[in-house]
Amino acid sequence: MRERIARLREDAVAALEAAERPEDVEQLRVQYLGRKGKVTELLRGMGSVPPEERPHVGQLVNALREELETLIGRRKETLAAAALEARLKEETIDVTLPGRGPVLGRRHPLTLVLDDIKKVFIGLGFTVVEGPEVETDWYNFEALNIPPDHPARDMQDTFFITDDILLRTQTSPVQIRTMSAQEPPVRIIAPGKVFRVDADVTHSPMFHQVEGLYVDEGVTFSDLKGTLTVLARELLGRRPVRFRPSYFPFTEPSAEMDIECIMCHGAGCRVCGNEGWLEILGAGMVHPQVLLNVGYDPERWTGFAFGMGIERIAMLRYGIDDIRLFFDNDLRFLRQF
Ligand code: 2U9
Repeated sequence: MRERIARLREDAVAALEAAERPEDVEQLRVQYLGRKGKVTELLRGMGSVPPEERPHVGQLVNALREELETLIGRRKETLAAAALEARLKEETIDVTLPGRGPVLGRRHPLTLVLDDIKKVFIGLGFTVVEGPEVETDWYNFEALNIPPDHPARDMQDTFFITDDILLRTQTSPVQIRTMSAQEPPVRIIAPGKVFRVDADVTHSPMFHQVEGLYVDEGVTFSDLKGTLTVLARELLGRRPVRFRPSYFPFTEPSAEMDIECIMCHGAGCRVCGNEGWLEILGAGMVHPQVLLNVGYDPERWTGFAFGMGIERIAMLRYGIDDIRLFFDNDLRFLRQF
């Protein structure tokens, strides 16, 4: 009997040590300590033990029962702790990993150019003014001294909505509205969308312009040259500029401003059409008739005005050869700025 007890103990201890899952341990508990378990069975077999030995053998069996209860409890705890450890390891969040940053947007190349233009003129005391994109014939043509037979007034060149209402072809109507509403001095720039019936790689039916206007006592062509030379330097870098005579109905005298070609530095290349110079804006002294049209006395006030296409400046600055890239909203293009 003692031997049976000892063997049973050895088997139970070995089986417990081999048990890898809590349910295996539970199965062993039932197998040994359950109502029909092996230890219980030992007690039933006490009949075959000589009476004088029974108390001692009974003690041994009870001691075995207690020992196994303790070992089973410990094994369950060990396995539960290991399972918890494994789960924690698997579910651990590494708080030292860098987070996913928000995707930052960026400014459109046209906005970059316009922001630079604004910075120059705000620094010179100008105000930024905006106005309607749908205009009347008076503000877009008549007040600007553009004659009835001027080609810009043709259906081929202007988007008309009615005989009298149209999409503005330049932002000059904003200056007309401003002057009509206030007395000089006027120092404003007018950025915005303009519309012309025209489309190829360098022309879009909608594009952006900035125009500027400075009217006061004693404003001269020298002010025009000085101001626009500073502007060109800020936009495209310090390089030679030149003013050529030109013609616009709304300015007199009129000029166009060129900068030395940014590709060939004046030698002549494909970008400047072998001229060595790139035209960047038009300008002039505000025509006396335009001043009269807004109720200003041209004997007292003089002013200069200019206009430039923002797409054109951006194309030169960034070496872009197709104007449609500005409006496709292809992120592969936009992310480069
Ligand atoms: C008022 C008086 C005069 C604005 C001017 C230009 C010359 C000019 C073009 C540049 C490229 C248009 O985008 S473009 O095609 N503009 O050459 N614009 S003077 O003159 C004004 C404006 C308003 C009251």
